[in-house]
Amino acid sequence: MELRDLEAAVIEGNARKAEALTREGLAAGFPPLTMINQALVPGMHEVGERFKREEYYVPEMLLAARAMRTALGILKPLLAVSESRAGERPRVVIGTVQGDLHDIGKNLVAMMLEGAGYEVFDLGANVSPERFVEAVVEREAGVLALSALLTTTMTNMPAVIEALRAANLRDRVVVVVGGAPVTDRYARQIGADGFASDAATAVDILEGLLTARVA
Ligand code: B12
Repeated sequence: MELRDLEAAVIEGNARKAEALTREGLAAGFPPLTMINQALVPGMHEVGERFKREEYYVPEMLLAARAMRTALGILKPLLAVSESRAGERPRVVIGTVQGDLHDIGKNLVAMMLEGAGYEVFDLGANVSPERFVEAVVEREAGVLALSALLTTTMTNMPAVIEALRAANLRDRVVVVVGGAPVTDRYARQIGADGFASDAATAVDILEGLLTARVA
């Protein structure tokens, strides 16, 4: 098995092939993160490029997403490790903002945070500001992570931050944002605490923010 075969399976939207190659990759000793970062994520990136060039349409994107989810489903249990560190860490509420159905990147961030020992509550996609605030209260979360993949939905992020503020929770919660169209500049502009362009950096950024908060 080669990483580029797995990447191709995602691009072709072939879930069965993606599943078989993921298992083969594990058997061959590829670390789960290597398969994610060097095959699955680049595969989805290529799908986006093809969509932009109008070689792919929504059905192809959906098939690719299914292939990616199948592979991630196999890898996820292998990523969740350092349970011993849970408990010392704030709980995280994560979701994709209202109007937006993209959840693959958000799922990856959730997986990486779990792997780093955070307890993560995933609200899914298309989440309203009210639902985010409710979950923060219910779970006594110290971190709120928002994802958006569309330029038309990332503008729903400030409404979530505003709802936190209205509930008098803004000072108690670290807000991190991300997703392909989101930038560091945008994050600062809407009053978020942090931004990361990928799931691994998300973990680092959060560690940094939480350490700064304690200090
Ligand atoms: C798969 C896909 C779909 C699937 C989604 C399936 C699913 N369950 O997620 C489906 C087919 C449903 C879909 C639908 C649409 N899509 Co679409 N889609 C994509 C595609 C190809 C891949 C997205 C993806 O999964 N990437 C892989 C993951 C791993 O990357 P990621 O999401 O960026 O996440 C990483 C980082 O951004 C970051 N991150 C993400 N979230 C967070 C959160 C936090 C807190 C942090 C710190 C970091 C972080 O870490 C992640 C891991 O490294 C992108 C192309 C692209 N290049 O992004 C288009 C894309 C996002 N889609 C696009 C469009 C236009 C649409 C539709 C409007 C199409 C249509 N005409 O109907 C609809 C909108 C539906 C809706 N209301 O949401 C455009 C958006 C253009 C724009 N500028 O707004 C894109 C960019 C394609 C393109 N090149 O034009 N899509």
